[in-house]
Amino acid sequence: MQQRYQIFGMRGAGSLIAEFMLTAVGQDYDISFPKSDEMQQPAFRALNPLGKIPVLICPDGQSICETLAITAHLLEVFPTLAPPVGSAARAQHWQYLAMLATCIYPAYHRQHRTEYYAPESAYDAVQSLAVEEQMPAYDFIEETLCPFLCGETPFAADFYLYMLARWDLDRDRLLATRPKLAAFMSAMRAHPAVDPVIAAQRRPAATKSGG
Ligand SMILES: N[C@@H](CCC(=O)N[C@@H](CS)C(=O)NCC(=O)O)C(=O)O
Repeated sequence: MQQRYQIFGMRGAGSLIAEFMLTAVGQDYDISFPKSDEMQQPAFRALNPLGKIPVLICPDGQSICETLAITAHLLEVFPTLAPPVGSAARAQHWQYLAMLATCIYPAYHRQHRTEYYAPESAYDAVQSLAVEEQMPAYDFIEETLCPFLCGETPFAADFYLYMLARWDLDRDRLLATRPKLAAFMSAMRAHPAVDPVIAAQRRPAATKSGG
């Protein structure tokens, strides 16, 4: 029997990108939610030495960790998830993915898991510096959204941006001065691949149908 994709994830967290992408291309997958102590065990560390989700297990058994690598793999396997190879939009798409993965994502980790980065006395400073780091990237995104990152069609980077902006600790403030980002968030929430994934976040881990 053909194996399905399997995701190791956490509800509402970085595993959403794999869920959105697989759902968008109609691929069934299984998802499980390892507890934080399980993520430190050798069996999980063999999949991701950093002990973090997400991890994607492909139908041929290959395992991939890191959201950027998972996203790159899936858009290679399912080319409709990115602009055509060789197009100007393709280069833009990589630019946004890189900015999201290397600036906006880690800055959210510093806000949500500040205990990894500083003693409690410095939490406020670490968090406000992380927000400050994100603002130029969000301003740049606001300037270029039309209405999605690469124009009329949402691609992998749009799912990634939507996942990250959901984590904002003050989403009202983030969106108040960024009307295009606010409209983008509403449009992505209504995307047929997003709604079922968000609805499933509260249900017990199970097999999910992307179709
Ligand atoms: N650079 C990694 C970051 C992964 C990451 O920070 N995952 C978070 C969830 S969104 C996690 O596993 N948190 C648990 C922890 O940090 O202990 C990626 O892009 O996959």
